[in-house]
Amino acid sequence: MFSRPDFRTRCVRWLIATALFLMLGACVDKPNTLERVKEDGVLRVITRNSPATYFQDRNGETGFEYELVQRFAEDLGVKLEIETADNLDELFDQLHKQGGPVLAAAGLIDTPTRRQQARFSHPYLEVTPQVVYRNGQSRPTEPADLVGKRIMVLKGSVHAEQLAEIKKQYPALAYEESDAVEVVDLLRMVDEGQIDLTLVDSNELAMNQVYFSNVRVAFDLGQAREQRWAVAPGEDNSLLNEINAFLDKAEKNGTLQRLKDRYYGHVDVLGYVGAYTFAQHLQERLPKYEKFFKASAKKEEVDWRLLAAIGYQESMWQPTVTSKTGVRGLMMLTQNTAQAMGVSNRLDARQSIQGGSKYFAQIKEQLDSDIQEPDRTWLALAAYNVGSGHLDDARKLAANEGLNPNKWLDVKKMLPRLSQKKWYSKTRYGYARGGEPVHFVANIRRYYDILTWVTQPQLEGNQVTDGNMHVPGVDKNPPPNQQQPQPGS
Ligand code: BLG
Repeated sequence: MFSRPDFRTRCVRWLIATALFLMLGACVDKPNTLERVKEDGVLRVITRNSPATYFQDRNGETGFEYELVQRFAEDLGVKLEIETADNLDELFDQLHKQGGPVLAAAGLIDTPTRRQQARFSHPYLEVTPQVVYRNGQSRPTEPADLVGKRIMVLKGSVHAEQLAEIKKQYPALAYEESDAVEVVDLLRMVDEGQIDLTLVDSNELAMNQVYFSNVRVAFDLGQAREQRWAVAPGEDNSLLNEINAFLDKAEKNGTLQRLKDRYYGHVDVLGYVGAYTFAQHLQERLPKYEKFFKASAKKEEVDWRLLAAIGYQESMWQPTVTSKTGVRGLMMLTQNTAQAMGVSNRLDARQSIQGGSKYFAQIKEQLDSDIQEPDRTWLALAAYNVGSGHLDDARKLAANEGLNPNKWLDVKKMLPRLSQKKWYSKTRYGYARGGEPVHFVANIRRYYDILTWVTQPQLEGNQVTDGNMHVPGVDKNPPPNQQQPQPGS
């Protein structure tokens, strides 16, 4: 028989039980930030709505930050929920809010002031602040030259902080901080001469240079800086550690580099002169032909910007060019192709665009049905340039090498072989200048990417073309069998 424990023993037991309960409770009740995100199944991220961060295009949400953070959410196995702040002050306010977004991904730089407001991740992008001016005006080369100029920068930006520093040394410096504009507005204002100077980060300029032909770099203002994600200051380290591991991995496996190339690589590929030239042609040439591209796009169910990109690659949107080999017109049709497409005058821009578009659509249609997008588009482009027979030869070479003949990445490795006797002597259609279609496709993809930027609804007001910057209906939600390739995919 058990005797009933005395009062003291009972008290001690009760105290131990309570303490255990409280300790367990503390563990159960207070999951860390990472656990909370996983439990909720949602990663709430705050960003800014701008071309360098997050915006909507015809395929939905996109942007450098968006794509990177989307991959992070995928890694965590949770849904991504994006919120946008109108300005940087609001962004940090939101990050501090209890129950608000847990992460800010908005091209942020960790200045000493900001380090009091948030904790920053490992860096993922290096950018240099640049003073930009209008071509034809005198070029400032140092901070002293900023005095007496009409300058505008984003309110609350690092650039505003930099100007405040310079003002200490040059009190006559005047500048306006605005929260009613975005970087593209500032660049446009410089381009059009409404202001003399602005400060932007090198990545944003690289991305936008292709549509502001008058904008030039005056000088780099200070050292390169690193962009980082930010989490609220009071939070534990769980989420930050996970973010850092993710960013390190993205750096190692090339994800970051691919994103950088897609978003900021235009100038690298075109060169600065190429980028200004492209911007000029966008303003001066494309508006004359845009309606023809759109009409043919609708008829052939192809994205008009892809057709326009072909036209730029072929002739830089010039209707009367002729190549050494007698190929002619805006879409560079051979005599045979023109005849087959019912084009009577290759130098007539409308006919050339119609014929070229029809030919491209036909080639694409005739490709093997098991070739999926976006490879289908890239392979059709190669055939437009080199001919379907030679493309088939390259696909066979790919298959013989154990590569995938339905993948552009594999076929493009084989195409240059068509100009080497060792290889072409064994093919059905023989010699071809196989390197040409590889460059052809790469360039068109680049122009297509750029044209996609330019026609974002969110850049409206930025009158690069005829002002009709809306995405045409045919591009908006193509039925699944007409899915357009994503630029850069
Ligand atoms: C293409 C034709 C294809 C043709 C190939 O040549 O022209 N495409 C068009 O006409 C749209 O039809 O294929 S084939 O019919 O199966 O033989 C091969 O002959 C045009 C290419 C040629 C290229 N540009 C469109 O991309 C061109 O002009 N190359 C010469 C440049 S230069 O003279 O050396 O400067």
